[in-house]
Amino acid sequence: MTAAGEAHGLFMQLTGVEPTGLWSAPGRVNLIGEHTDYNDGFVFPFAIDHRTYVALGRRSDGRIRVTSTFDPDAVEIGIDELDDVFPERRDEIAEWARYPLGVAWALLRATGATGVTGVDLAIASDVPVGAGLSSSAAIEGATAAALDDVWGLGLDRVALAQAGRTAENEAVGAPTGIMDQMASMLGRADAGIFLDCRSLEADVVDLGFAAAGLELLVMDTGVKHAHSTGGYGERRAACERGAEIMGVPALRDLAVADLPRAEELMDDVTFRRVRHVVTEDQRVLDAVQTLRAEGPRAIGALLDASHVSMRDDFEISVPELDLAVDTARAAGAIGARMTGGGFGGAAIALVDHGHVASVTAAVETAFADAGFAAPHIFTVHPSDGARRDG
Ligand code: GAF
Repeated sequence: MTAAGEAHGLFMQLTGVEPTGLWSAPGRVNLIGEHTDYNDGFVFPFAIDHRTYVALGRRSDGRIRVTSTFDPDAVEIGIDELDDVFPERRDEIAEWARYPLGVAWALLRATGATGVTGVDLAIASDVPVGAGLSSSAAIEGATAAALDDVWGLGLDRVALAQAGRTAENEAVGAPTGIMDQMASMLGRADAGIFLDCRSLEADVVDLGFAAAGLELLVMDTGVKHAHSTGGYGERRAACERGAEIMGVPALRDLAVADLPRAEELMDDVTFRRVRHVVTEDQRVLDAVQTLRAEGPRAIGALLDASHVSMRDDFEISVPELDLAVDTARAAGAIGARMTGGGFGGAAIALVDHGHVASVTAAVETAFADAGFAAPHIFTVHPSDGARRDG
């Protein structure tokens, strides 16, 4: 059954009546620009053709109930209790439910809306979880779009993305940036979203993969990661330390030419974290310019350089990601890199349509030879952002 059908079926099972409507939002792949978003920098993701669906119906009371394919147990809470639970007592809510309930809380906090109608929500998704494809932003985006419509909040897409980020940061406790939510809200078929994470200005840039005979391969290593624990927060802290030492509001305010001075002023680890972010911002700008001037075949070297920087300077890769990237490159990919926050998840490779099967086979063989669990390899296509489906 499709995820849309599952969400509808789950809603019928929960309530016995038809939902008011069906909304969805996609996961994303980040083409380039990693760990630059919370440094006020540049990113270039695209929304993918894997989506999360929310079937929603109004209730006659002031309660909100969520159910999903992630967990057999529904979670229910009074809308006026959301403020008591988030953020301090969030641990009392099942982890998956913090995403949709956190969005409801963030939307009401942002708008000051009161007296909104109670709702039932049923959620199903075909975005792989833990693969670095932003399954969480897809839940947030679909929930935000649904609640905005039904509660008549009239928010624009940037405000909906911001509510998703608030949910992620405060209701879930993952100190992430805004990239994933913006990609999920603003995505467009065949296009990438070139986003300035300081101004939140977004340019929709044609990717032209199909016209160039290219496919974007996702190589999900199966190594699970979570951004609410450990390494992600440490990297973020190192970036803030680096900006402070350099006396700038954010690493976005440094240029590649500032790196020699940074190297003199800070310890080696902090410097390498800073060097990744500063050079990655430049690679995003270069990738967008190159794509526009020369087409997608010309961005391969930038993808490769991005991976090396994440592996050696930011140190967020794992052996499985490195093997996927190196093997895809050796088997003929135009460029390859890990995507997302790192410490597991997926790598991407830009591949000629005719090489998809051979690159896939090469990576599968390399994983088997290394004794790694079999990777999950599939193509994704740039797709539309959050929308109402029915
Ligand atoms: C995760 C986060 F959610 C994003 O905000 C971003 O920082 C990314 O890791 C790294 O580029 O997906």
